[in-house]
Amino acid sequence: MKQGILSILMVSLLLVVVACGNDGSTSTTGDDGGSEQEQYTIRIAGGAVGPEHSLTRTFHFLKEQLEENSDGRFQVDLSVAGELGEDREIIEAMQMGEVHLASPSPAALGGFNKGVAILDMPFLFTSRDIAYEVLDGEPGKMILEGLDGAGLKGLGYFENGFRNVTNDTKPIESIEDFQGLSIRTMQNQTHIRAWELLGANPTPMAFGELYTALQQGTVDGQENPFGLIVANKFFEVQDYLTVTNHVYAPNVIITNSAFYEELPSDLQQVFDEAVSEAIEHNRELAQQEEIDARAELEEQGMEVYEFSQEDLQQMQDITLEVYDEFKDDIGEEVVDLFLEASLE
Ligand code: TK8
Repeated sequence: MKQGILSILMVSLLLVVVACGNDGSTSTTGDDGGSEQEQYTIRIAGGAVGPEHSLTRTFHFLKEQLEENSDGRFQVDLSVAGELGEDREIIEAMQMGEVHLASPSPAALGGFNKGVAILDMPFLFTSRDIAYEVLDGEPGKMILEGLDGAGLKGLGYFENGFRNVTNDTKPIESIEDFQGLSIRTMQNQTHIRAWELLGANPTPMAFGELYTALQQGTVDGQENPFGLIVANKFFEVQDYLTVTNHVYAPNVIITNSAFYEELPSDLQQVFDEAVSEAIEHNRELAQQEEIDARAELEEQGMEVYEFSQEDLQQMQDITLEVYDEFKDDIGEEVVDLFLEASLE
């Protein structure tokens, strides 16, 4: 008799453990009727950007929103500053259901949806307002939907910012000064080609390896927004900064489709609202960060050069070729839609 009761208890315990699986939930009744007591663990991977960067601060804000607005039914486990590895590793962990929220650079998502490459093409967005309008509009939504096939759900865009060039070899005051410089790029074919066209030696490399590569002189320079140059302390190993704003870099906010679909609808609403609030908050942080970070880089002793309008136009004209060369790869419809929308 006693043995019988024990085995029934063992079996029901086993069922509980199995049901918990990788969806982050901690109790079993799946339907909305009994869901108010359910708790869901959301594992957020904040990427390899520094702890003070606007993206990291945004994820702390998002954690608070999710936990507070769900009355504790969402429990957020936030890992930042590269604790869960690089963008690509984070995406793979998400596909396996081990990570539930992240915002990698488009470069890392190119392998999952070819259209994503349009997002950080050279001089696509010449102002934030245009970037926000296009990314929050049909073109941006189309790219997010394109991630469905990879078990990922695109939620929106955070801001990395406008990319600028640093190096430790010489002042870059005009296009000619790019000649022969080895510039680290993201692992992104369009960026590699753009720097080749500008006469530099592009060296694709994971972000986490960049500081050491700059320190050891493996590469002469790199290009990132002011905020990242400060947050990841590149000013310690780079002397010259040239303001080009040659790419507006968004970060793509993603979740695991299965995790999201299994959330009760009221928690899906809390989740969506928290992400929308975080996008607004992030843009405020990123805009202020750009101003503060540029001042910080001058205070840290970097020599700052501004490209003239002529040089910027020349840089834009030279890199325009990348649009033709990658049109078929990215998708003609995608390229045309984004170019039309960004010129309106
Ligand atoms: C951070 C990177 C970074 C990007 C780069 O993980 O690689 O230069 O700008 O934001 O995604």
